[in-house]
Amino acid sequence: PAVSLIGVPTDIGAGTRGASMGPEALRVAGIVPALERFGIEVRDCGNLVGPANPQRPPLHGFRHLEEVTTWQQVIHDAVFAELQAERVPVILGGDHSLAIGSISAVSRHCRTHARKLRVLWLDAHADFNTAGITPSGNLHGMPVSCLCGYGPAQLTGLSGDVPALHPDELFEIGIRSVDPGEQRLVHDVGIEVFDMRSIDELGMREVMQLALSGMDADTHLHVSLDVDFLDAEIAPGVGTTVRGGPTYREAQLCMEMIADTGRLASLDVVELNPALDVRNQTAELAVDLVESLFGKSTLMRRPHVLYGT
Ligand code: DIR
Ligand code: MN
Ligand code: MN
Ligand code: MN
Repeated sequence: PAVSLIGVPTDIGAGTRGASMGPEALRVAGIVPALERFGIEVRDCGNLVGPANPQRPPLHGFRHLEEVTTWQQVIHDAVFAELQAERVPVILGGDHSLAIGSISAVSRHCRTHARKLRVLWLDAHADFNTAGITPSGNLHGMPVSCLCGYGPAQLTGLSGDVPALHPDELFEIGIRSVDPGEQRLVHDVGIEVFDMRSIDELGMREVMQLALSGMDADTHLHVSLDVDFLDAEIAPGVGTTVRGGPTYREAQLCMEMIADTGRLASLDVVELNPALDVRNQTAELAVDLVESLFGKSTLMRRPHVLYGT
């Protein structure tokens, strides 16, 4: 595939500042040569431009709603253009609110081409808060609810259709921090959540087989990788660490099983916070995992896991 890197240097959706430096840290960690090594043609589109962080308190349940909205329009347009050019957009974040724009673009693209959509949300958090239940007002805790149609019209309607994402197109994996109101909403909407307990009980292999089952030859697979998905011991460079996440090996298996499907068509790498990192190790780990997502493998093995269609 041909990959387009799109930098989204913003932290306006987060409570802790610093994710705005994520795109450059991923470049410094070598994301371009890492992908080129596999013969992938990489175009670095540079960074998008949007409003600065005004560092205001929340208003009516949202912090920085207008600024986040402006960013999402810019992100949507940039991601949609790369998809229409038949390239694989890799969005370098930036806080996770950016997924409202990127997945809205993916949704519009899939509708345009009558393709099925599958989204894997790899995160410690469910990101399903709304203005009425959020404990923080931070929009990086609300992208999934907005994409599913629960949120302000300016964010739910970006794809041209509400909802941009149907709950049955979505699987959340690695979840271990869900706020009280969010827990109820996720349950009521029927989001398929593979939390850490299910990874403990079933193992990463079976969880991924379930999350990847039922895809067609032309399913568009989008992965939204929040770096706080990873155990905090191996990924300190994030604003909201939660202990008890996937180990290095579990994360690698997760990425390799995604690669085996051959369906990965767009990717977000978000919430990397270089201000909190230790000698860029979290950025380097993220690049390592991205290599696996694009097919790095110890052996020239044939995918032995078949994902039923
Ligand atoms: C928390 C933290 N659930 C909130 N969320 C996220 O503020 O809504 N942290 N996404 O990364
Ligand atoms: Mn396409
Ligand atoms: Mn998170
Ligand atoms: Mn997130």
